[in-house]
Amino acid sequence: MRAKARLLGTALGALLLPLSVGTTAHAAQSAQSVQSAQDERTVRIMAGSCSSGNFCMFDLVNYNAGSTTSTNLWRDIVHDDDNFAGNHWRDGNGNLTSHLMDNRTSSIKNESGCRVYLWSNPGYSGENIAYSDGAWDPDLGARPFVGDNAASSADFSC
Ligand SMILES: [Ca+2]
Ligand SMILES: [Ca+2]
Repeated sequence: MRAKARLLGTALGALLLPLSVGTTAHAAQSAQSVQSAQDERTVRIMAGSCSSGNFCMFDLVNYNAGSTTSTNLWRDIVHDDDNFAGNHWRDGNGNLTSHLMDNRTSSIKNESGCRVYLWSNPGYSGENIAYSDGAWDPDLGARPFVGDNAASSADFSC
């Protein structure tokens, strides 16, 4: 009995750890709830808050602020992309859409951990603008180079 009570105390302490594995139905249900919450959080992060490690592009200025789920078009990349042609935007739920993203980017967040060069033409050519790690740009149209709805490639310098 005593040993069990001590074990229970240890188990309660372990609840602070994420995804602790239990053998009872209740513990399994709790683990499932934790997993659901994490999935939900992942989707929310994907839909515009820009996860660490990503270079995030948005169809509208101000990172799509104010847009509804159906028009919240965005795309994250984590490495060089020499041609955005053929890339599709994701929607507010993180699903790929039929909307193409080349020449459509209007704002960006750089959480990639690298300096990222955004280019106006495919193949890292044309005009470019460099974003250091952590830089957010709410309006590419306000910049002298590349500009609004023009970005076609990006390369990472880490
Ligand atoms: Ca746009
Ligand atoms: Ca272009």
